[in-house]
Amino acid sequence: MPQQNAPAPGAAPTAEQLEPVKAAVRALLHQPEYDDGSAGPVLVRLAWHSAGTYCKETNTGGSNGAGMRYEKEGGDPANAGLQHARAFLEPVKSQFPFISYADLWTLAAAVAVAEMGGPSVPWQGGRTDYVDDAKVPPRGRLPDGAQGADHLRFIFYRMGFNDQEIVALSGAHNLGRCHGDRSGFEGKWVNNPTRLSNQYFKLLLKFEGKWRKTTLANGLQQFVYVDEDLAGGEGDEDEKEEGLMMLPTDMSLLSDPQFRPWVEKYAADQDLFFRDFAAVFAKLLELGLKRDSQGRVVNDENVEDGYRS
Ligand code: ZEM
Repeated sequence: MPQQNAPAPGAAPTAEQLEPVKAAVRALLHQPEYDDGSAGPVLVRLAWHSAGTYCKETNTGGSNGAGMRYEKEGGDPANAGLQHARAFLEPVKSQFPFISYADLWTLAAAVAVAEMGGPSVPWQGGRTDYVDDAKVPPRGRLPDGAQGADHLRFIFYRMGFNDQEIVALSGAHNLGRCHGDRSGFEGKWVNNPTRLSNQYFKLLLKFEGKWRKTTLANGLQQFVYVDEDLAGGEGDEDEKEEGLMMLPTDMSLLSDPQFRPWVEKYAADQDLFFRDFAAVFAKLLELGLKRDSQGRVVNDENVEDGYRS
């Protein structure tokens, strides 16, 4: 049955057409049986990993094409666990076939950020699910949490981000958690991981000197803070057992002299963090998209005397 309210072929969905899609995403965020009760954090990570493969030198990678549906990109160990995010969105895709996966994944993250109390992230549609084999990113383009500031610069400068933007983006670790069976790291960064705030930056600073380096059974190292008073005292068993964590890359934001001032600014001013996060997350979701004067995404497949054989 043709969709009543679908965009014309090749056209990006209009704001009106997107409203029911956004409502459907909002309706699936609450997942009492999953993690901390929300699909929001893993949806944000899905959008980030779909876009964060971008390389500005070679103009490869990026959210367009939704290549993570396929083994070559989806099977990158860095993407372990994101099948849950894709599965959450599958009913929305079935209900609104007109929206491309690439648009749906990025839109869902913007919706999730807003619903979790964060800023409104500017989002533009028009991505297609056409996978250009020449643009499929090699594995290993996403950051490795076991490393430090040099690695963050190597990875994020490749996408075209600067030091301030790296710190603002890292504030997404206010959301969600690490899973031993996905990344191998364990735990959450903040106590309320389904609400976006600047708590991640505050905690980095608040427990500076108290973050304790631990080696997990799998050999990975991370930093943990366990409140000794709480751990020994009365209270909710679950809360006091778990403690909070930071990845080595998170800790490098404190020790690096260019990153640190931004940690301090964002810890002191949530509005500033929200403004900068909205801008830089929107930039991330646009990486690699070429738009014409009307904002339509121009794909190589649309180029008449194309680059493809
Ligand atoms: Zn993350 N991230 N990330 N990140 N991330 C994890 C989880 C989440 C790094 C990283 O190694 C990890 C950004 C940047 C960086 C989110 C959003 C964003 C996990 C845990 C790791 C190991 C995965 C697991 O086990 O499930 C590193 C090194 C980064 C470099 C700075 C950026 C940028 C993000 C968005 C803007 C989110 C929301 C999560 C939580 C996912 C979940 O399932 O709860």
